[in-house]
Amino acid sequence: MKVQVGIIMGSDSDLPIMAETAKILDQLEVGYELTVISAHRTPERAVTYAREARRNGLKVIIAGAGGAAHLAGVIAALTTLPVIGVPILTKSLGGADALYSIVQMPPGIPVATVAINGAKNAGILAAQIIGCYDSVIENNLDIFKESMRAVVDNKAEKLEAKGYKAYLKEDMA
Ligand code: RP5
Repeated sequence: MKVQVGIIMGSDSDLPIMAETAKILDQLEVGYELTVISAHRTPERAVTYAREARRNGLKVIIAGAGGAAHLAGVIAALTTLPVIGVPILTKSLGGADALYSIVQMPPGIPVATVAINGAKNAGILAAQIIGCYDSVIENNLDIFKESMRAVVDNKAEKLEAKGYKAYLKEDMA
């Protein structure tokens, strides 16, 4: 599978969340690479990564970071590839610090920001970008969305049939 998505994160402590991106990309059969790069602790590596990303065949970069989360913005400043930012929930400010750091980009340097800990959606969004020109990924996304629809329809049917009390007891225990 050719590597089209770069998943980067500020620290290995972000990995439990960012693994969700990798998981959904595995499911959608999108090739990716995954590593730790810090805008603050390894700034030169961040610059090199962003500058070489397009040459290395990447189409989308997903950057997760917590706290003063500058990684996605720094990468976006250095490439014209689409960058998706994932604010990571940290204890001190509940992830609001990371969210604001990632979402409040100046005009000219966009970062598509997902929810706090929204790593799965970051992967889906990256696949949707690639699905604009890759029909295999487009088809995999259709299958994924159809299976989500089927799961929800099934739950709705059950809830309507048995009522909320039985549903709570039997299906949500
Ligand atoms: C950020 O600081 C990282 O993205 C991480 O979310 C947070 C804490 O990093 P560690 O101290 O756990 O390495 O740069």
